[in-house]
Amino acid sequence: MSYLNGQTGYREELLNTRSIVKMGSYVVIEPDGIVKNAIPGYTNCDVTILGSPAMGASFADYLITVHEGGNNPAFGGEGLESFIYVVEGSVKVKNADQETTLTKGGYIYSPVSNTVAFENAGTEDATLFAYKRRYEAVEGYAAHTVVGNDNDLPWIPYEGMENCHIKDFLPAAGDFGFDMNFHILKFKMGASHGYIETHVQQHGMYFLSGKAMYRIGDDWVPLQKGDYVFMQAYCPQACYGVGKDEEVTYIYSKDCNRDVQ
Ligand code: UGY
Ligand code: MN
Repeated sequence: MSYLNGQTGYREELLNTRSIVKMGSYVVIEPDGIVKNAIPGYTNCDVTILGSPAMGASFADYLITVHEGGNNPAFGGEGLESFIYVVEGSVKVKNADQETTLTKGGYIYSPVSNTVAFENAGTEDATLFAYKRRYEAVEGYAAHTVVGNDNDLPWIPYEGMENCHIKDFLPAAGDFGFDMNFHILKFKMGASHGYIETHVQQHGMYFLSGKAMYRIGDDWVPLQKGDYVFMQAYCPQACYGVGKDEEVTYIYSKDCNRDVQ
């Protein structure tokens, strides 16, 4: 028998977690397992570092709750590119090129060293999925600020499939100013990837809706809205959309347009 918080018996929430850490292969962080960090630059925000170099990622992913009046005057940094996606609520964003308000589904990509100021634009909490990465330049090419909303992006059949679709946030492969892209994938119930992908690129992904059974590495992992997954390079991966209420969608990053070093 244990005595926790003055109660007898085990606390159910300490017996199980869906979070998984397989360093060198993949990491799953479920919402119940996230912790908040105090980080310089943020005012009135709850900040969780989801993906980071500590797990082998070439980037950092954040889940940020921006409370009323909350802000960060300089997300990003010297040598870093950044991307912010609005999961809920609305924020005002400003970088050296653009100033606008992003509502749910809105996003900004800000090129290397061009930091982004954000602040809550309303009275409700805003939830952001945000990303930073050290930019890999190619001589003669440059990236530029991109602002939009995923509601305005077309769903494109993913690799020719009828029941799996993708949205691409940044310019297509072959625009060598960009060394990464963000996408949303959507699987109809029962739909899956056409094969188990195994590729050099890493992913950080945040589940926006629905439920999935996901082949990651050697495992089959149940995933759902609110979960975060980091996949290391060459981690075998394939998704089945499951559940009966909602199609599964997730936003994810993928580096592109560069040779290996
Ligand atoms: O673009 C991709 O590599 C994507 N299909 N991977 C994934 O969804 N795990
Ligand atoms: Mn992939």
